Amino acid sequence: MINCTRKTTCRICRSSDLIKVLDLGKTPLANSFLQEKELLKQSPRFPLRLYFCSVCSLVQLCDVVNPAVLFKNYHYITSASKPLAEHFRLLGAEVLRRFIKTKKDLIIEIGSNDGALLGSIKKRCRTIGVDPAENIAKAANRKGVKTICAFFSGRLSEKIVRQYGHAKVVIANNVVAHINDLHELFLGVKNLLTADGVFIFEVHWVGNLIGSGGFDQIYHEHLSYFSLHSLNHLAQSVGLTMVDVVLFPVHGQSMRVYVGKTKQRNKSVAAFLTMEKKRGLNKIKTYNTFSKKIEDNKKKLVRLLFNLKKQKKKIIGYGAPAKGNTLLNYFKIDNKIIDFITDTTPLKQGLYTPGTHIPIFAPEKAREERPDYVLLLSWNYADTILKKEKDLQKEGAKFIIPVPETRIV
Ligand code: DWN
Repeated sequence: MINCTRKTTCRICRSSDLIKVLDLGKTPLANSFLQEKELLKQSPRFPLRLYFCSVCSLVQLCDVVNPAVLFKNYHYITSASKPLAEHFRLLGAEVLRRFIKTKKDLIIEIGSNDGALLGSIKKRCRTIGVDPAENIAKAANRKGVKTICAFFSGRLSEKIVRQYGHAKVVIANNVVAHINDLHELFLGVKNLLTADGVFIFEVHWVGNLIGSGGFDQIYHEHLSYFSLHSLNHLAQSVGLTMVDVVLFPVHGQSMRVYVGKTKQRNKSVAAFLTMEKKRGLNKIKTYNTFSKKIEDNKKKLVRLLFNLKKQKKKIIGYGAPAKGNTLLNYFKIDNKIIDFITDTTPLKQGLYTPGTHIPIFAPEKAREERPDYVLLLSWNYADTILKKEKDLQKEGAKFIIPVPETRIV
């Protein structure tokens, strides 16, 4: 099986005018957590290099890892992060309120994961999930959320329309960035939608990646790092209209984008496009300062951790997010510095981080071991976690928040 191919043209506009803006070196796959027996063999590593398209401004990876390697057996479960599950429950409620008229109306979610969103609305309309992860699709079906275990494609779009009809709403949260053939995705969604249907999707916003120095969101699953400008280019290329956009403080900052066959656009779209222009997101120079910010933060965090280790301090990690593995591997922070990591995802407990071999335990372990410092790898949930772990702090543990800038709270 070919595990990694190289694209030489932009995945939205097909221009070959791509400029490299960041090179994180050969890196293990961010969600390829290891069992103990796998520690002896080297994790496969693939180039992790970010490019900017001079024509449509899409920031993207050109080294494309085989999706079957990335997603067929997946460790990420939406419901393991309560704030995220709540965020998607609220989206489900909004969709019902604004777009669903009868129980016969169909909602399709691409990348439906464990059915966290569809499960919250399936009594009020017809729902179908699509997800390639065999382990997770099985669990969603067991929960009564009808899930087709497959990668979304034009052919699957045709099959779904033949079998279930057209959808009033198609949803795809934290999925569009993972898909290599964006034209097939958008054309397949267009085929699924009724004439008044809407495609609602959430993607991490490249303005936050650049603004916050949150480089750890860069890993092989995330092929694209979108601006609204680049998404608008894509929608127009398949005859769809960018209808609305809202920014949420999720995964740093994510855009929720509404796309449809209608011609009406909310004024939010023009305002957002103007803001992006003002931020220089369509200019290569904006991205060149990005790597400097990362190197400065790397020096600050590594120096802090090495000094704490020299003082024999006990340091653990909190949360084993995919992004955490980009940071740990690029900053070369391994099991000699971090004693263990805790995570609420049962699938990850008992496993080890790829490349750095740090063991992962359930959250209780943190309370048993009474650490001096806690490196918050799931920094995007800092508010929730700091509230939840007040006792740990009362016992003297200090939290290190590594992104956007290393700081101790
Ligand atoms: O696109 C993707 C993003 C959106 O989600 C996927 N490629 C994979 C995944 O990335 P991630 O793993 O960086 O996502 P999260 O949601 O930032 O991961 C948080 C991790 O932290 C989870 O493993 C759960 C864990 N966690 C925890 O241990 N205690 C989370 C919370 C809120 C907690 O209190």
